[in-house]
Amino acid sequence: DKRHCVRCLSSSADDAKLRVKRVSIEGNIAVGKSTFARLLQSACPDWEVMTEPVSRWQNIESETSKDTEGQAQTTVSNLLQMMYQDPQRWSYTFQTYSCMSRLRTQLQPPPARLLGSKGTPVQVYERSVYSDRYIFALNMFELGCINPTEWAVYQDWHSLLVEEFGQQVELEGIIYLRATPEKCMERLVCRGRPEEEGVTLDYLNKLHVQHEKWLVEKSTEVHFEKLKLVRVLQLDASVEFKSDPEVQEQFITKVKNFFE
Ligand code: DGT
Repeated sequence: DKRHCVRCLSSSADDAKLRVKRVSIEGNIAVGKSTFARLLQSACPDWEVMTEPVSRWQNIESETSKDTEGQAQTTVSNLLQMMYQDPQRWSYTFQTYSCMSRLRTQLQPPPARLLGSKGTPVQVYERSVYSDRYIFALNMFELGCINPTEWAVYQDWHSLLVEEFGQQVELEGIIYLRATPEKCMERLVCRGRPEEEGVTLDYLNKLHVQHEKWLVEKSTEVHFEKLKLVRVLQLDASVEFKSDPEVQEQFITKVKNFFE
């Protein structure tokens, strides 16, 4: 049966996976998660820091037809762009794909170098299956871009997966890079990712509120019970940490103290 299958799929490296401390970096669009992730990787070489698969969402290859000789014709789609251009049509599809890539990342067994090291191995992710649901999918539902039926379907399979994978997707802690939506907007404009041209301050404000409800107020409305117990380290990412070695050092010290 299906319950059995999901367990089998995940059983191969179970022991190693269960020993891992899983940490996710959360924060608004363009707050600096990738910069922070790179910083963390170089300061903590014993940890595995895994980046968010944005490029995979921008390049989805699909078979469109066969030519006269029976050769498959393929096309590449940019799902990130499609979602921003027509959110009503593509948000649900986007969330199924982003959640799947996040789940895949969270289920990856730690590399051998981590298992050999002293102490519990640490894996760090940029975002998680939880922000997929409680930040983005929820926001899209509240904006009317995911309809009530799609939202019910999303929540149903999301809960099933989280329950079935259990400890393998549980987080030890969350690093919340917190900044004002205005600061994130500044950084977003500065990096100039073409798909994000239409992103408004209002959209970033809404995502900020979702982060605050989840990670600061720990609102009881919708979130998984267990998730409320996960410890959250807040870092003030409004400061220009990208170019300031002193702030970088403070951040790293805080993270190390938090997870030791
Ligand atoms: P960073 O390193 O803090 O600057 O982070 P970004 O902005 O490079 O990475 P991130 O995760 O905020 O997202 C990359 C783009 O994908 C951004 O335009 C927001 C969008 N995005 C990410 N995850 C989701 C999602 O689950 N749903 C929707 N609708 N959009 C998402």
